[in-house]
Amino acid sequence: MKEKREKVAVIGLGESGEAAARLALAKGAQVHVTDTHGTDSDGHDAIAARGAALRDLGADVRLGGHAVEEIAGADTVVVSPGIPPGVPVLAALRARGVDWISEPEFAGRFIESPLTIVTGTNGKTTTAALCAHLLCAGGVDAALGGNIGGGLGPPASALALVDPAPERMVMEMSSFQLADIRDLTPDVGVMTNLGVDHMDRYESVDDYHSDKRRLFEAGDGQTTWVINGDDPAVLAMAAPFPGTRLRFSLDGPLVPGAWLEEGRLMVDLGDTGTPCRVADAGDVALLGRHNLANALAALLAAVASGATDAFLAPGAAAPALGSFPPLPHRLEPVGVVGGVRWVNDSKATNIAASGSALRSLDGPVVLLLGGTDKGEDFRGLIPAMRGKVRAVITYGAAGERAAREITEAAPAFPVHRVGGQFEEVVAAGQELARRDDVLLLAPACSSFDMFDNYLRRGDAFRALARASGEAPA
Ligand code: UMA
Repeated sequence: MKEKREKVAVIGLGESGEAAARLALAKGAQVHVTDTHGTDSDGHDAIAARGAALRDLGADVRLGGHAVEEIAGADTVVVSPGIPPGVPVLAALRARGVDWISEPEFAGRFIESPLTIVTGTNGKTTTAALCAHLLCAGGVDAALGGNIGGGLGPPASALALVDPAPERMVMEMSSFQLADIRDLTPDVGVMTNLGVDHMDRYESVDDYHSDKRRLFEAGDGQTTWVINGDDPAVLAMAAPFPGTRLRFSLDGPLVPGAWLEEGRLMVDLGDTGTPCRVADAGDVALLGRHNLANALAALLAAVASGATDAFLAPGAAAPALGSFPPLPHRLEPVGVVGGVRWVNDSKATNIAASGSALRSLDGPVVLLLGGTDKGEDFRGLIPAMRGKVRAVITYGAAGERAAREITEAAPAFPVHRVGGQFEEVVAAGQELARRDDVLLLAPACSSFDMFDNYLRRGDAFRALARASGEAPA
């Protein structure tokens, strides 16, 4: 911090706002933290509790609204990722010519370890977590955090306080966080894929992709890019930027890169002239072909991030890939009820992710589809549902539109619109499923109509499975 105490204003008091405020306080700043919620009576107890804790540490905390003048007077304004750019407080700051940064950008000002930044529409959490797991298995002291959340890793600002600093930080970043970076520079940057998401926040897919492009804009000639060689949108986005490129593919050799070939995971960095079979697909302890793409991306990222020689021998990656378990809420088997396997993919909050989940499972599947409407076209799921889905239950705020769109496009499709509580929705799914079917929660929507977040939704599904299941999955 500067000699005069820097004033830092933090907007939003979720996990990232709290972490940014704690980091700023630890670095000696004068801190103002503010959230529209968290007053005594509004039921946002977690925000109120964070506010109280930060007040005890010396922060000036304003809950229940924002004092724009106070924020505008700060040297640095840090904005939580869940706050859309059009909200009144940001409009007011913009009108005053006040700039702001995202929480990982703020964290980056205090991080000296080289950064591996992982983004993409889907698979970024699995890829980031697996990359950190591989690094640790390969002898690199790596810490994991960023957007990942859900108890799997801390926000970036908490990573910045890890002492001693790890050799490497693996940071998952969302488009919301990338939008407002300035100087954060990836040593290794990973783009898993580019699809459609967050159409409730962005006006167009191009706008969403512009924020994803910030990753490439943030790199320099020293950056190593790990990019999806099967995704033309990723290849086109990465093309103009300097740096070294490693590509991964499920469709065959790409040198330098990693690929799947007849059930084998192959790596060739282009330096030996000989591809190496580092593991077999069966060694990866995750469900689904898309997770093989994530495994290839994580392998390349780990190799580029310091585990340089650990995995480049025949079979060398097999033990570490095999010891990485399915993550909660991502194709997570949670129980068997009446012979029906329940799979929790609550993190599938867009059409592409739900489609991946469907393609990953052997049918028949009863699909639970719905939640808060993010504006995507549900007809996009029909190809993945064909021949796989016994029935679709649509529910929640998006349930009516989802049922209408699917039924209009595919009238013979078994779509059931179910109202009421989540328990009733799940019970209706179980009712329609037969022995050996999968009951899949891959809702293609966010959860806010019924839950605080996708974690609570997945937890509720898991708890229902445990309450009625006869055996662990
Ligand atoms: N708020 C205001 N003023 C406003 C509007 C909102 O004060 O005008 C307040 C809200 O009341 C809320 C806060 O701002 O308290 C916003 O918090 P947040 O939504 O940013 O939540 P955090 O707890 O800080 O969590 C965020 C990420 N959430 C989102 O981006 C929506 C978490 O990603 C992340 O784990 C965490 O920071 C730490 O980095 C979750 C996520 O769902 C996992 N991410 C999306 C995704 O992966 O698709 C992007």
